[in-house]
Amino acid sequence: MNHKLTVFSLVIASLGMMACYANETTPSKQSSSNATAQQTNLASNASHRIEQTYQIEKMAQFNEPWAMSSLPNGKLLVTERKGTLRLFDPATKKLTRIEGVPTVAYGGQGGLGDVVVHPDFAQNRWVYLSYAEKGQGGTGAVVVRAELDLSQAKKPQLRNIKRIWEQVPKVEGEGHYSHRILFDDQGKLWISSGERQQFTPAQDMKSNLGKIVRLNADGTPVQDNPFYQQGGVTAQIWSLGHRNPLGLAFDANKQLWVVEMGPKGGDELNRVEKGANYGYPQVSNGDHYDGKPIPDHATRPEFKAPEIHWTPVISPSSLMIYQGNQFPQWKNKALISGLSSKAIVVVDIESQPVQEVQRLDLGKRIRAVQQAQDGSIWVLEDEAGAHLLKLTPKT
Ligand SMILES: [Ca+2]
Repeated sequence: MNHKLTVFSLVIASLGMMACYANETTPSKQSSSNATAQQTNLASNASHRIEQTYQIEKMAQFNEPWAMSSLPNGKLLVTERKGTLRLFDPATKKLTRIEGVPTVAYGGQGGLGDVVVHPDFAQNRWVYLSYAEKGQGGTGAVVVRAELDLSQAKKPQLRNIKRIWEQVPKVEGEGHYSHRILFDDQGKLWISSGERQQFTPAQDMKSNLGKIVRLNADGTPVQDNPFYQQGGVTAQIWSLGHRNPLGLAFDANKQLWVVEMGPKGGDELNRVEKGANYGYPQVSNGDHYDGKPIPDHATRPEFKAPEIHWTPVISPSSLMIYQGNQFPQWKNKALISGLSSKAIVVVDIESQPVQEVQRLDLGKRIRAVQQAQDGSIWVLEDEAGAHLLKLTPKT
C-alpha cells in the first residue's frame, strides 16, 4: 500500500512539474507538437530538477553587446557588435570606451565578437578579440591580439595589434562566424569556427570552417594537434563537423565542452575529443530550414553524437561551467545562455545521461554568461538596449 502511495505521489509530482514547466516556456511560436516534446523531455528529468535561487541586478546598458571578459582587477571588458569595446567598472558603474579597435564588418550575425584576456595579462597586458572582416571572396572571422594600455584612465586604448588567425576561406553571407575564444590552463588558445552557413566546409579538412581549432598564444598551430602533420590550416584543427558553435568551456576535469546551434531543431552540447568528427552536415538531430531532412545522429555512429540536444531549440549563445561557491547547486554544472529560449539553461554534465536540470526564465534573449571572480555571475542580454545583469544568491 505504501508502495502504491509512493508511485501515485510521483505521478502527481511529475504532472505538477510538467505543468509548471509549460508555464516557464516562451509563449510565442511554440507549436503544440514541440510543446509535447519538451514536456516529454522534462517529465523524464523531473526527479533531477534543481531549484537554485538567485536575484538579479541591472548593472549597465549596451548596444548589441556580444561578449565580456573580466580583468584581474574585476573590471569588465564588453564588446558591442558595431565595433565598440568598453571597460565597465562594477564598483562605480562607469563605462569607458576603449580606443583603437580595428574596423569590423557589421551586418547579419557579424561584427565585433569575442574578447578574452590572456592568462598572464598582469604581465603582458594582452587581450584577444574576434570580429568579422570583409576581404577577397566575402567575409570571415579574424582573431587579433592587442596590448591593452590602461595607463591613461580616461583614454584606455589598444596598441600593437597583431592578426593571429583567420577563417579560411572567406565566403559570401554574414552568418555562423561563431568565433568564440578560450584560453586553457596551458596557455593554449581555442577558437570555435562556424561553417558560415555553407554546410560542406565542416567536413573539408582544407578549410578551418566548421571546426574547433587549437593554437599557441601567437596563433601558430600546436604541434600535438591531431592533424598537425598535414600542415596548412588543417594543422589547426582539433575537431570537425561543427555547425555554429557559440560556446566553449572547460570543466573541472579539463574536459572541453561546446554548445552549438542546430538547424531547424537539434541544438547540441558536445563533449569535445581530439580529432573527433561531430557529423555536420551529414547528420543532425534537426533538419534543414527548407524542410529537407538531415539523417539523425543515431543513423551514423561513426560521427560523435551530442551529450544532450534540444528540439525545440534553445539557441545557445554561450557556455560556462560554474566553478564558484555562491550558487552551490550549480557547482560543476553547465550554464548555457539562450537567445530564442530567453533563458539560461542549467545542465548536469556529470550525470549519465547528461541532462537539463533547471531553466532560468529571464524574459530576454541572452547573449552571454560568465562567472565573476567572486563567484557571482555576469549575464549579457542581446540586441539594442541590452542590460548587463549580475546574478547573486537570493538574500
Ligand atoms: Ca535530423
